[in-house]
Amino acid sequence: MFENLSEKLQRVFKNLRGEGKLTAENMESALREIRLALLEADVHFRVARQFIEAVKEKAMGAEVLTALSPSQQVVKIVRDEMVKMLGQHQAKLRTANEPPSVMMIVGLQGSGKTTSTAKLARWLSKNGSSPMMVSVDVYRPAARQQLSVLARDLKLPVYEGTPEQTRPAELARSARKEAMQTGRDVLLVDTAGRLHIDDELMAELSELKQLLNPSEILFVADAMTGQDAVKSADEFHKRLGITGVILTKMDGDARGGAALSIRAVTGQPLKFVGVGEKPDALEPFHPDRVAQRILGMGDVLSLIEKVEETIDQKQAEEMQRKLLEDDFTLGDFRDQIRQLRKLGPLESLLGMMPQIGPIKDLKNLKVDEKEITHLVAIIDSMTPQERANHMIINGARRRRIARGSGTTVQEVNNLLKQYSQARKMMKSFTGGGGFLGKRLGKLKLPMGFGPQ
Ligand SMILES: Nc1nc2c(ncn2[C@@H]2O[C@H](COP(=O)(O)OP(=O)(O)OP(=O)(O)O)[C@@H](O)[C@H]2O)c(=O)[nH]1
Ligand SMILES: [Mg+2]
Repeated sequence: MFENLSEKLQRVFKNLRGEGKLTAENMESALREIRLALLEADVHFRVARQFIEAVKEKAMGAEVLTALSPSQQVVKIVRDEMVKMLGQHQAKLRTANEPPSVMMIVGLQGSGKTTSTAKLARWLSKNGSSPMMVSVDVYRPAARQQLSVLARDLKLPVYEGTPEQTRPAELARSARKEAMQTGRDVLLVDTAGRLHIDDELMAELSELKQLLNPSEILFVADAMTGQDAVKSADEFHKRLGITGVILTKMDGDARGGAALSIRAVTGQPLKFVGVGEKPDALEPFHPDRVAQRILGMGDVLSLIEKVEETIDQKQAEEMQRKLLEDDFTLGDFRDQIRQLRKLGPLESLLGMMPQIGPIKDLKNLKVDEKEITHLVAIIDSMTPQERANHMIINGARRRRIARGSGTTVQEVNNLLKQYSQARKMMKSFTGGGGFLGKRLGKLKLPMGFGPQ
């Protein structure tokens, strides 16, 4: 799912990371690449255009967080827009005031209606409901039987009716009566499909809708048909009024265009996705998780949330001012190291780092917490004058500091080198925000994290 798009977007972000500062030019080219990636993923062209416009507006309007690097800011904006495009919140199933809630499952032939009916019944029963199913597909002799077999395997009730019941409305009506009498709270109605949308099918579905007053009309679409799925969902919605979409065969769809556009085009939410043929291969659709998966930045989004929660914005601005005025002392360096630790165990932070995230054997990366304790101890052993001006720390002072902190002269030398590197590196970013985020990324090696 979404592999290609995910790969392309990650490349865009990686390039941006190399840029340091966001400029009109590198932003423009990043946006162009994002748009191309969306189109290649078969996202509806109008949806792609709207998406890019929204990202552009936000990035230029720059409600920027100084604690995030420019590329992380772009990731955040793209993430937010993607979640919006996918529907913002997870869309829950609607139920009727009085049980049973009727849910009609509609769609074109072979899209996965019957399979999805069984999957949904299973999902509902695992989530505290007691569903009953009925097939009103009276055209294909094996259709009703197909649902009965699935229901039997799942040990869930299905209304089979009698062979004489050959009208969909008739079948549905008795099924609802049975569901009511047996205390079922949901009735899932599996309907017949046609190769194409035709008046006869629509008339039949409208009749059922009128009769059953369903709380949900779920349109089942095959994700592998891409924009055709979107188009038929749109047409069903215009003619019948659907309340949500189940997108099947996502397991075979590497592009994801239908999933990405269906909400924006039809205005109706994607409620579930089918990810396999088995009855348990159905997942509620979570816009935020999916966006996260697509952006696949290790877990840089969680990092962003953590930074937002933990870092005092004022303090970050103060640091930035110091950098601008070349006033970033060893004491500030120590504060930064402490703040880094406040973000949580460094190993989990490392896992969120985009540079490291994709490396598979993350377990081999070890974070030397002890070394960090040493760094802090070394700086603590300096005099205030030394902390304010590292230039005065000569050989004799280095030996004293090493003794005082229980470390070695070499460790003191290393720390001073890291501090100089950090200063140099950070100075190159002071034009834009992004000071802590960059440091999180860059400091990892000098601070002794590395493949062991
Ligand atoms: N891989 C995969 N296959 C699926 C999924 N959902 C359904 N299928 C397969 O798609 C085929 C058609 O599924 P059905 O549920 O019979 O489709 P339908 O819409 O009821 O078909 P008609 O009743 O003929 O209109 C079956 O072989 C299913 O196993 C899915 O999420 N992933
Ligand atoms: Mg069927």
